[in-house]
Amino acid sequence: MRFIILALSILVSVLAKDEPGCQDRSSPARKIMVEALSNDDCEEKCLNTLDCKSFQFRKFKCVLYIAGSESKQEVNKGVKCNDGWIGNPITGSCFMIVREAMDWKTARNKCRSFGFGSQLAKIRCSLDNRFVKDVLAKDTLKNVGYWMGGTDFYHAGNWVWTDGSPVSCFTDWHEGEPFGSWNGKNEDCLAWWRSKNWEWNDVNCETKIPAVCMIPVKKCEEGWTLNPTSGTCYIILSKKQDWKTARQNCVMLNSELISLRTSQEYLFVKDFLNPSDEENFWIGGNVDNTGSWVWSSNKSPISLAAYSNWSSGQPSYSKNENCLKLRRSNMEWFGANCGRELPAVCARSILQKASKSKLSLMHIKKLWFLLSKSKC
Ligand SMILES: [Ca+2]
Ligand SMILES: [Ca+2]
Repeated sequence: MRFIILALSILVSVLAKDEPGCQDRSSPARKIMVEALSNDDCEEKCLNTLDCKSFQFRKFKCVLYIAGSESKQEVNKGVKCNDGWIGNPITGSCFMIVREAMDWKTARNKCRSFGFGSQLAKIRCSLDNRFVKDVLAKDTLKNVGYWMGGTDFYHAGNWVWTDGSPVSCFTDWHEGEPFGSWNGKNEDCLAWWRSKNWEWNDVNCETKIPAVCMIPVKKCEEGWTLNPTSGTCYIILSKKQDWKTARQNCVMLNSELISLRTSQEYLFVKDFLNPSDEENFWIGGNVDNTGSWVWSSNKSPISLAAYSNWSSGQPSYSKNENCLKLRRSNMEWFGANCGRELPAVCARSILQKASKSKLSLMHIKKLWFLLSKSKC
């Protein structure tokens, strides 16, 4: 029996993965070699590969050059925690150690009492787990363990967080844990345990130990849709308006017309727009006063971006086609007359707050669709 539990726990630790939207996606630039039948085939493979920057086709070999993806450290560099809380700079989660010894339920209620969405720590990522373990390892008070928010009190073996969501993808059980009981007492509550290398242990819920509270990373506000990889929130302005007005309305919502700089963004936006009945959308590129196409959010030249998807013959540099239009059905780009009235897509970082402007919100068509389902 012990052997089976051990084998299972090893299997679980091998399978343990961060939940979607939780990982540090940063990675160095690299090359990938794949088979391709033609130059077009190779190009297609690049387009469908995350962060593919360029490609080279030679004798049925297709080399994809993958850009180093942006580190979450960059994405979340603005993370700020309330006083007394410590922030994980990589994930943006905020934590507080409550050093008072409490049973699990008291710890749960204590964490909730801090407001701002505070809860007994809900650990969905290896990055948050490692961050807390590093903090606990430095704690000189020699506490035997610290509570986090998991329990199987309601249904033995069915571990849930205090908000009822399952302890699913990511786990860090110590070898042989969860054991279920110790000294004749049930073990239904989850803690980081000193004598187990700060790995996870199920403990009797009446045990009095300190706790770790957490304020998780913010979600996009209502009506906005999150791209969990980039930490970007998207919304459609369905009211048709000229490019400049569309851009102003995005800015009023503390956002920008979208820029599509990576194939990952391209794939996400493609799915995001898929249920729409509109065919053309304004996106955030235009011709600046030197005659170059630039992304309007930071004025960087479109030609320098890792990804572009001009339709053939575009941009035509013909007069009056100075604003960037996205065709939904094939996701191709066109220069279009800036005075045309089209719906638009805005985006902002998850860390930026939406403006309180009610006027623009009236123009917003809520576009709901299922985010990528949780996969481990
Ligand atoms: Ca149990
Ligand atoms: Ca145990």
